[in-house]
Amino acid sequence: MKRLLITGAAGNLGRLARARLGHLADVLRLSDVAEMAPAGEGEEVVPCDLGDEAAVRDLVEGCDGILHLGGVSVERPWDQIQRGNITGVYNLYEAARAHGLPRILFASSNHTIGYYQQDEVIDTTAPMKPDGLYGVSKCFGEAMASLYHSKFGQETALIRIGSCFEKPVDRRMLATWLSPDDFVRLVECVFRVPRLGCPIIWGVSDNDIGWWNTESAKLIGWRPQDNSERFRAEIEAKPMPAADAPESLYQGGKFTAEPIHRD
Ligand code: NAI
Ligand code: 15L
Repeated sequence: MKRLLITGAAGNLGRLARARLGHLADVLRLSDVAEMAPAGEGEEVVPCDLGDEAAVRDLVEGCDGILHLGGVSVERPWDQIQRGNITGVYNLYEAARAHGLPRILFASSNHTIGYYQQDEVIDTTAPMKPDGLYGVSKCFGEAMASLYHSKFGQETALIRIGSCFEKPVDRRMLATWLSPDDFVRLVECVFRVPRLGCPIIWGVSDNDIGWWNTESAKLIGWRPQDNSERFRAEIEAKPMPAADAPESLYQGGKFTAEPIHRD
């Protein structure tokens, strides 16, 4: 690729992508509303609010791929979610349509299905069961990707990320952990596979325990290699949540216990 746009470049995964995925394109165009480190060699830093349609249209121009990590990433009041994740996603897809349909990786979330219980195993055809407004916004993003694929042929990888952090920090994350190395390999596969379409793929490592049928990862040639099991002893040394606590019952964990935040 000549130019890969990374939205949410100031965030956790955006900084990881910036540090480790420069080889995917001649130029990384890095964007966020929050402050970013100045551009280095082979980088462009373009501040942009995803809620600003004209700015997003300019942002996407000249890009061959988009790693869409930007937006609200936890449960928040509706106006914040609406700007970043609803209007922002509409703006992104309209900009992509205006500028030649660059391939998109959409960072979806396990919170699209957070109300499934931890004793259930589901695949990507299971009906959505979002666990909050944030989860609903990711369902919207997946629906937009599907619409633009059917109508215009826009390709998107819908990656339902579990928990992508340096290491799992609680019992639930033994099932939901996506290692940073597996994340990097996953993004490489999305942008290298000749034909993508619009698949849903669980963004989760090769953990011993899990609730998601990860077959669809094969569609892009991605084989996760890490396993949360090596952190089990460390996690089990901590106090365990009660068996009837949200983090023990639901795949979305504590998000199911969040209120609808009004301010
Ligand atoms: P993060 O919160 O660290 O980064 C998101 C970035 O988006 C922030 O830098 C923020 O300033 C930016 N942003 C928010 N509203 C914006 C707006 N209106 N315009 C432009 N930029 C805006 O989140 P993280 O952990 O890096 O996650 C990246 C993406 O992956 C998010 O979309 C998140 O929902 C998704 N995800 C992450 C998971 C994880 O375990 N880290 C799990 C599931 C999904
Ligand atoms: C997410 O969608 C969030 O963006 C991330 O911060 C974690 O909370 C993750 O899900 C999770 O479920 O662990």
